[in-house]
Amino acid sequence: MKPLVAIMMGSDSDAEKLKPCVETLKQFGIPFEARVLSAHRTPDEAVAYAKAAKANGIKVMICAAGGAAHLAGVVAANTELPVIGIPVEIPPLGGLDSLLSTVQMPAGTPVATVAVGSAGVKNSAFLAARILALGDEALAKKLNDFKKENAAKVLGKKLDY
Ligand code: RP5
Repeated sequence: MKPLVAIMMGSDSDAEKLKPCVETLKQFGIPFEARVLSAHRTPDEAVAYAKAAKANGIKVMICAAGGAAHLAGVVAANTELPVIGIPVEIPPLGGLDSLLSTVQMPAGTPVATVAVGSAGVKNSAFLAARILALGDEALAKKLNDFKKENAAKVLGKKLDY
């Protein structure tokens, strides 16, 4: 199946931390491709990839970077597709730097920034899934079923006080 989601990461050192995103996309059967492309180290290639994504059938772009994290913003400036930004948690500032540099975009060039940490990484895939589900009833049903299962799990918790 042709990829619908493009995952870009600034470095292969981000790859391990992005596993919750990849696993969630797989869980919902969403085809994706992943590339290491950096706004700073490979700016021309990152822009070329962003510019070509829509014509290549990609519907949503997920961009992960840490530190001075400009990847999602640069991609958003070079595509009409929805862009989800993952601020990667890295030392020495723990991802606050990544968060601020990903989230504080100027008006008209949106980046839907998820939280720092593994819940945020997972939510990048859930958000991509919700966007795709707007035009895919089978996926919408899968997401709904997941939501119900999650709710049932929470309601089934017993507190041992
Ligand atoms: C960012 O710098 C990357 O996204 C990564 O989170 C961080 C560190 O990269 P490496 O020095 O480990 O390649 O661009």
